[in-house]
Amino acid sequence: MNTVTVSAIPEPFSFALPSCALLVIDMQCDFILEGGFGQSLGNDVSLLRAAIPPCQALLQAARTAGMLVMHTREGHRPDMTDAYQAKVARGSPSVRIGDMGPMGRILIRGEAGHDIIPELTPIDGEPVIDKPGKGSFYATDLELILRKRKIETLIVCGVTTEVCVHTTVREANDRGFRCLIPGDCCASYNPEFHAVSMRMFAAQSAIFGWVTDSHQLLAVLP
Ligand code: TIU
Repeated sequence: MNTVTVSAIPEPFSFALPSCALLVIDMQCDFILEGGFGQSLGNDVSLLRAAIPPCQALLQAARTAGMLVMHTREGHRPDMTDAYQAKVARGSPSVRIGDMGPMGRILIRGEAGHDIIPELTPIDGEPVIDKPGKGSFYATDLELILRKRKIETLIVCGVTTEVCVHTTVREANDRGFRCLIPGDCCASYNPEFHAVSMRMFAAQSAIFGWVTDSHQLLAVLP
């Protein structure tokens, strides 16, 4: 009961809705809009916008289906006590983590750039995980929340595909969660990396997870 099967690569993927959560990774102004962290690293941030409409549709469908929905945000404390120098030292010396930009201090919690984009704003009851790293399990209470809700399957989407989405899926995989990745709900500053990431997820009998798209998911969610 409550089990659905979705078309996926490398094979159809079945999951029970009560034990499935949607995890939306780092759909933040800092990565998607101009003047944030993504641009400070030299990226064309407009490439990430393609993931917004599919994420909106999937988010709405997950809410309607009564699934647990969670969001993550990458960022650091204002005093940057949780920001390793090895991370801060990346990118242009004039715009680094903690420096002032048009959306406030770059990648700092509480600043406008750290917010999730308005199109995907969390609603009451949807946990938001603030993480200092790329992986959503590192130095967070994500696993605790998932275990308490008896979640076994994660639908993982967001940005960027080969960085925070991939790292999170790998972490989840090692913790025994099955991951389903809707490719059109993920995006990268590098389309080639996005494409290869999808192949890496599903290779070797879904070694990290199963790949689908939002249309396939919308067709099976109640
Ligand atoms: N730079 C890049 O592609 N990504 C990040 O720094 N963080 C996330 O992926 N969220």
